[in-house]
Amino acid sequence: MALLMVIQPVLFAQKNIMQDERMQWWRDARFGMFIHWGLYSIPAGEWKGKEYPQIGEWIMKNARIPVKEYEQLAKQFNPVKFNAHDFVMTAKNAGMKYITITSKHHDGFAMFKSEASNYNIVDATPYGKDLIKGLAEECQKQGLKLCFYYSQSRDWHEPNGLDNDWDFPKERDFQKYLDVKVKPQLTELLTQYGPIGMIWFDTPMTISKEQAQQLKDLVRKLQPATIISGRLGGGVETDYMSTGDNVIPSTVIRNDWEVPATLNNTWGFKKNDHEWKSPEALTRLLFDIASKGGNYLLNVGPTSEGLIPQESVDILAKVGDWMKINSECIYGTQASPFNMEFKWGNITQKEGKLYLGIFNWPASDFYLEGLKNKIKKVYLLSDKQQKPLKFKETYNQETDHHRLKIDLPKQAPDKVISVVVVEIEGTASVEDFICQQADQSILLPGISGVAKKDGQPAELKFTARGGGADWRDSDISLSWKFKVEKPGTYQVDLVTTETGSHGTPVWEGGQKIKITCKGQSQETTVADENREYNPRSQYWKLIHTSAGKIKFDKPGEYEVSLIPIEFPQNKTGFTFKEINLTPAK
Ligand code: H79
Repeated sequence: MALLMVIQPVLFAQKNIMQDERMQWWRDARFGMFIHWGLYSIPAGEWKGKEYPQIGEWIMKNARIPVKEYEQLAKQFNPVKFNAHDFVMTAKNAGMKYITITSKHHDGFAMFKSEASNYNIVDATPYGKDLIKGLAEECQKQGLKLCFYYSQSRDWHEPNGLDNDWDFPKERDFQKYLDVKVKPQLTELLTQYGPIGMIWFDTPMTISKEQAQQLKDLVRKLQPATIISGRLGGGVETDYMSTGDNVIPSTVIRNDWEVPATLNNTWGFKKNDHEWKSPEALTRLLFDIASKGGNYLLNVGPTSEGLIPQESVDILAKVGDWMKINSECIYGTQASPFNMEFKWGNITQKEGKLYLGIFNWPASDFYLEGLKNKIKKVYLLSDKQQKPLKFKETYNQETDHHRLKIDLPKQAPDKVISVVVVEIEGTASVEDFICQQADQSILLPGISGVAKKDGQPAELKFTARGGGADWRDSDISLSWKFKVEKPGTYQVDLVTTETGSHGTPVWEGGQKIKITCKGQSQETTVADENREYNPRSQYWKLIHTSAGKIKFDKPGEYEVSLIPIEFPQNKTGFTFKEINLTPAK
């Protein structure tokens, strides 16, 4: 027993060191390029004269194309304009540190030379070259990590792969598919292309725990340093958490995580999708993701000729322009010490430094509320001279509240994100309480509330979908404690979010709730009064309901509770996200 007690912590420490070593480059990188490329770039969203509105790489399934027909695309695949150097340079110029390319997507076609299946780029196309090889060499040369997306469960080309129910409606031997295709191909990928940063497994469908473990063991055996993505399945532990596609959490997550995201509305190239996100929006999302401790894996979908669409190249170049000046606040940083979003932007940090990324430049003075550290120096990241900005720290003993005021230039130095560096003494430390912000607003995020049922602690699950709750039990209530500095009457804005599958959002109101605070009680029926696009969860809009007013008669500590009165029977539940308190006009 005594021996065990001694050995165990050592083993644990070793495991941790291994994990930290494996993850180090990825944590430092923060920004990577996803490449979705395969035969689907030929139909590019259209099959037999019909356009399919969904994501391009899904056309085989969405159009129910028989294997024998889809296979014919290979004979046309000839991306002669592909240039590995330019691909890697596009990523590098944007500030991206790794590239994750689809080695085999759900359609089953391998973009590399494979002995395990001749349905691959060398054996089945007129192009006849292993372009993954060229890419691997260029990544080595230009110093980026190469990673492979590999669809381990879905394979619409194989009778034993999952999810092709139009050619293969009968029973399948999934284990056989794993043994004859997946494992041999993973072995090829992990032995023939040098060191591989990560295997990006996707769609953790019905793979069993044992089967997922077999794949994990194989990756670990062949390349122990290779990271395993969050979507392996089977409940097997992987190296980090993957959020939903294009879904950015609404608060900090203190473990490793990554969001895969699109530049328009598809992953694989679609000729008619020109709904590009702006470089400004993407740069802000990159900063916001880093602020929450995550990585951004941003996608391009090359054409069947072998080119990354020019729009994508141009957009990424603009993100890169900002990165060239500001990358210090992205690479190797950690999440914000605050568990909340700010209206002005967000925060990343390194030891001894906070980076305030300001998206909305303040019209008057700038205040940061609730930071306890002593400040050494403040300056603009874009200023090579690091000319000090004036600042003032104050502490209000009565409310035990710290405030930092910074004198900023009148004009924002950068219209995308202006970064203010705050050098602090020691490790960042912030007040536990929710603080009133300088514009006097008070944000009460659902995820920071305390849930109770019959006076006992309870749990509310806040889903990845726009940060909304999956709240169905009307006996659960939620409350927040916070500090008020400016007494007065405040407007209550109750925010819920849409949910449902991509492209078909759903939302149901009608919940009767009350909001209470120090003897005040205000009843509201949740209704759709105003919809707001949410860049952090593009599939689901935020929905605002005004929920009356609350009065705070003097400065100090308050507690607000959100208490259900009656929930209607519905599919979506109460998708509560947050409450915003603002001074009543
Ligand atoms: O590789 C990309 C996607 O192809 C893959 N993950 C990212 C990184 C992915 N696999 N499954 N899903 C995403 C979920 C897809 C759901 C949908 Fe559909 C596909 C919604 C629209 C097309 C299935 C077909 C449901 C509706 C139509």
